Amino acid sequence: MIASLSATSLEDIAEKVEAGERLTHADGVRLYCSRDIHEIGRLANIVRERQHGDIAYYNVNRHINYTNYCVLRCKFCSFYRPYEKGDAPPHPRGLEVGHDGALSLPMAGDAPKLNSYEYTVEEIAELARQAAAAGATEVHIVGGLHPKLPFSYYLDMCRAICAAAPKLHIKAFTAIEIIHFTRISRPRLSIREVLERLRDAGLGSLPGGGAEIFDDRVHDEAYRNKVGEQGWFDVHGTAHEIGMYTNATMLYGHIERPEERITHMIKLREHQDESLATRKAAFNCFIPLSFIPEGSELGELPGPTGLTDLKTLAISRLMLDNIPHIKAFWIMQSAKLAQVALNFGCDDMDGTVVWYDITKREGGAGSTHQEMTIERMQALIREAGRVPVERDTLYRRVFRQGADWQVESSAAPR
Ligand code: V47
Repeated sequence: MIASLSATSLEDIAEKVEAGERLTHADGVRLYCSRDIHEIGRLANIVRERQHGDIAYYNVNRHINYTNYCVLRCKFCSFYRPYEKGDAPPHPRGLEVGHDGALSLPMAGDAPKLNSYEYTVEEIAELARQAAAAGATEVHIVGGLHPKLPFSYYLDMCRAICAAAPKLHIKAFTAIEIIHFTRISRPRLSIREVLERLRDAGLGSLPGGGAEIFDDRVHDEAYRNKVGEQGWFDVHGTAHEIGMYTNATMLYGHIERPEERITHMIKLREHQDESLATRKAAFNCFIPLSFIPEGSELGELPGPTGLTDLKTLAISRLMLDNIPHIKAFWIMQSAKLAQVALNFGCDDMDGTVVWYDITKREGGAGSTHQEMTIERMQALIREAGRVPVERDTLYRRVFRQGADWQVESSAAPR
């Protein structure tokens, strides 16, 4: 079936794209089956340029992964460490105390691959302060589902970051973590109450992680104990109801099939229709995450090829006609492919990152220092024929002078 489909023309899909018509599930599957990567890219670029012209957005941020202890055992994940009863106190993450008393992560590329760890609230606040001092506009904070930390830890974390770095936008906690907080809170809180308390403590928006693939078969095979699609959508729907913007992701290139990826995108598209029509906020951005097998229980899988990466990014742009931004996360697609993706439907690149513990391309061992400088990101974007524009988390333009920055004052969040 794939062979016969691959030879068929995409002319009717091209007509729909040119007319701004919504694509169907069958259209999406046909795009995946097609071998005409140039045509898929051309079509995705029509949509991308219609929405954003030549602009490619990027942001100056820091990712902070506060713990790798996790009660889940997702097969695709190489980050989690089990928390055993009577476990020794967590290994320090490797923060170093400088002569001025400031904490920092070791910058050399030879720090060992992380053992189990958890940060204190003070350490996180210090990292946020350093991020702000270096000019970051956002901290992106996620971690494992820690069995012992109380909900107050997460509230204190947000409050401490606000106190240490008031200008930083806190984008934190996947939907899975939010559900975890409802379970550990005493008395037990609803999703809405958890989100409102976090917002009052300083949380600005939710990242898109934890979505994986919205399909029962894939869920049961690869991340059985994780909250499923209903929980994920409940969290994002509630966030949108209270006016909090969020992102959405899809983890592809493991045991899922192309038609399941398209179903995933359509479920997000339907949810976005509802949010745009009835809620105060919506998805800002979709981030397809390219599966990195190394070190995970699915480590024998080959992972997605470059063509699957490009197709997935381009098809996301075509299917998700109501989500404004498609982001290439260079940590997962590689910087080289993320650059190419700017001409395959993507209008956004995340980010300066600095440290990222969840995945590492080309060798899980060694340091998790993974940093992109502003200059390199701008150069990659310019070489791709696009115009680099720095944005904040809510896609307002950032005007920068060194580490000092301001957002475009008139712009409403998109
Ligand atoms: O939820 C875990 C995924 C996610 C692997 O919202 C893996 O702006 C690939 O969600 N290979 C976390 N992916 C990252 C994430 C994200 C990243 C950048 C920007 C935003 C945003 C969100 O990473 C997890 C999981 O789906 N993941 N293990 C792996 N081996």
